[in-house]
Amino acid sequence: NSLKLSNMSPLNDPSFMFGVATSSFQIEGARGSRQDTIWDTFCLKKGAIADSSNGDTACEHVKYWQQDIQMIANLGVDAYRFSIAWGRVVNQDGSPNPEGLAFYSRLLDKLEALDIKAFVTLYHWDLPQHLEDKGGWLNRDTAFEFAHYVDIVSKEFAHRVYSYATLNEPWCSAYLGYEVGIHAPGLKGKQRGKQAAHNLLLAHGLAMQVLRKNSPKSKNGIVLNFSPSYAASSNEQDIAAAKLADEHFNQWYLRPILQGSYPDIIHSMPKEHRPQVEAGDMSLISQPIDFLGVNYYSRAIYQHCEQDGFKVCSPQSMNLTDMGWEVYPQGLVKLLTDLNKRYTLPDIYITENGAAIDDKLIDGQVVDNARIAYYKSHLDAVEQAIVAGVNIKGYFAWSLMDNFEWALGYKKRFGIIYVDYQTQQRTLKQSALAYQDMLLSRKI
Ligand code: PNW
Repeated sequence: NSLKLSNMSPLNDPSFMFGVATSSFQIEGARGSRQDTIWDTFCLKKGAIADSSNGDTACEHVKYWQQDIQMIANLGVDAYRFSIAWGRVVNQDGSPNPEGLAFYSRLLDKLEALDIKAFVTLYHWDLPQHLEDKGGWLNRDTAFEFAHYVDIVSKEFAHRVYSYATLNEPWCSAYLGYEVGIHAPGLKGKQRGKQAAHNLLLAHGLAMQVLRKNSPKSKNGIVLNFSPSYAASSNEQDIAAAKLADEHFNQWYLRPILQGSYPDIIHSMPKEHRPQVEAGDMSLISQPIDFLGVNYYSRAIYQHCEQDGFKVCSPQSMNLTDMGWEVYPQGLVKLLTDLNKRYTLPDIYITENGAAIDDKLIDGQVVDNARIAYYKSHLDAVEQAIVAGVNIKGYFAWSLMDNFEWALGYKKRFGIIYVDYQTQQRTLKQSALAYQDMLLSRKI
């Protein structure tokens, strides 16, 4: 049950970065000292959150941040990926909020003092509610509001941040939030999904311009989630279904950014489902990025279906995480090598990877062998992709600690550190100890 790398592993390269990741809404709590967000509102909706919980207190990271950062340092990581809460650093009238900025400034100071690189995500889904009241991501103006917020942050922090990611997983925001409605703000509709996606991509492009100006030496880019598509059978129709799903979910975000155009399927989509695109949008969206963050958890299997052309099938293996997601490390190798064939890729970071397990704290220990096995097999997959020629520069475990898992509340635990929400006590799981062991032995 060790995560130790072999002597030959390319992950021993001292320039390869290991880290842990979190996001603001999922850990911070302290709702009173920020603007309300779409997730605060969504949590009030009956049935929206599996355990009827919310993010009001979460891991109380705003209170316990010093010990949390110390814990991160003790793990021996090179980098910490976290997100800034838009509504903590900007007021409703658009003015900066000095207390909010000061919180992240102290965090950045402490990271610097401990020699940990800061990977900041500027938007991890916590849109201020007052912007949703004006249409949220369905309204183009939100993209300009985002650029204004990014201007405030990047002027304030500039190069104290090693890397800025504009957005985390715009597919989740657009598709889960505005198309099928299982995430905030809980809206439905095919055109809505594609319009939200377009405005998010526009927000990314505008923010890239701001970052280039205010913080040109940071590594600036975006984080996307990918589920490589597999066909349920070798039947031609299923193969076509998998390809179609891949264009909708994966290429829909990457191709505009790297090549300035939507996948060809846009031309065969009913007109009323297509996003409104204005002149100049695609060139804004396709400005060069310094890195692409890849979040990977599992693959998706598709089958032909008359209505939409494809439908998701249940996993083929019995090896599932607590999310019901298939453990499928080969999918990460296929994903990365396929992308590398298809595009000229910038530096790649695996910005999230991990497993939910129904952990139990017994006698002060959490024996999460399945999580260690998950990490082991996925680190092997990263090695294989590097050997196959993909330029991967780092790897972040999702997550540093158990936290608010969105529509599934606190029941799903992704942390390598266990959180007892009654006492806010943190306990290193066996997986954290294995990660620490690997990181320390790698430094010798
Ligand atoms: C990501 N899906 O979300 C997020 O970036 C994290 O905040 C989250 O905690 C983590 O993965 C685990 O879920 C996803 O339905 C949510 O395919 C849903 C999906 C993918 C990623």
